[in-house]
Amino acid sequence: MSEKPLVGVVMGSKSDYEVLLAAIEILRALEIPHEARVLSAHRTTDELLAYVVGAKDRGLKVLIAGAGGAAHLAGVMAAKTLLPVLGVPISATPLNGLDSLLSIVQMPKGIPVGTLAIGKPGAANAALLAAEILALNDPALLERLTEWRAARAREVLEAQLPL
Ligand code: RP5
Repeated sequence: MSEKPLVGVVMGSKSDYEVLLAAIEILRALEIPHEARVLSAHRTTDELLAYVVGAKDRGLKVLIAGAGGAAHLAGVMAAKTLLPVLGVPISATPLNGLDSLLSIVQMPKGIPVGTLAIGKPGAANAALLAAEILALNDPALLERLTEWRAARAREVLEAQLPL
């Protein structure tokens, strides 16, 4: 994207990319300038903090954080910014994402993380929620979002069942 990114998609590992791609595809479809980074809360802590602290000044408005396992990525990011942080739990361990879901959703009072569903549906919804937040001040985006949702309704109504 050549325009200044409005949404930052951060994942704890390259192995999370397949899931976060569901968010990136929605951002692309809605023509929302975005960027994607691999930054780990425990393996690249300093770099993650530098990214989050600089996010607002670089024009980012919403951050999406996807991680598996102990999944402290979204909470650590939220601790260092007042930008909204949307957390996507990822299935990466034998606990199938329940570990990440509970970790992300159970942020202690005072530092909120908006928590989505486990995996690709949550990643897609994180992007849609980011779009809804941005659309509060962007009528053209609101129109694209309205059309996107109408298209999903048409898909349901026009669904053909095998006879
Ligand atoms: C988390 O551990 C990442 O977000 C990923 O979901 C999981 C496994 O990471 P890798 O071992 O694949 O790098 O930090």
